[in-house]
Amino acid sequence: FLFATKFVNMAGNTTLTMIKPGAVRRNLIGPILGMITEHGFKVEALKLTKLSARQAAKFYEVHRGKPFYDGLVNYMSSGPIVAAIIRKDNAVAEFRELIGNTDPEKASEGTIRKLFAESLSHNAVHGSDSDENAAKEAAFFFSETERFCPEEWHCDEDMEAY
Ligand code: IDP
Repeated sequence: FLFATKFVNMAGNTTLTMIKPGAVRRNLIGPILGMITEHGFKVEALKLTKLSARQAAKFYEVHRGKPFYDGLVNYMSSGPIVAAIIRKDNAVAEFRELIGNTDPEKASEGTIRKLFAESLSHNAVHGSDSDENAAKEAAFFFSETERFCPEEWHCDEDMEAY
């Protein structure tokens, strides 16, 4: 059992999402959180907040130097966002499947980006791309006392990994 638990936890059970400024402006917080929870994700932490340009630049540091970086930083700091830690087995991969391709024109039918994105740069939501980044991004937005886990969700085993 212990081995099984550890093994399951190797593919992390949490990921970090943001509902981007354009989707918040278009009043899509409810529909997007609804899709997330309908697909079996539990909400472990949640906040409405706004990134400064400096914070957005830090969050997207890996893209520094790319042609879309300045536009991305400007956009992501242009208004309030919703940040959330969400939980499901194999959360990173499962959530990237639910949000669809970065470019909404390439995203599958029924995905969040297909349904709600305006364009490649204004693509409604963020989802972490690895367990390592999920942990980093969760820590960027939330402190330990801002994440909650009812006993029924059995989060304790992987809490140590944070
Ligand atoms: P992801 O969000 O699907 O993981 P990344 O490649 O990590 O995609 O890019 C981060 C964000 O930067 C994307 O969600 C998108 O909003 C924006 N972006 C990525 N590529 C382009 C581009 O070629 N033009 C404009 N914006 C882009």
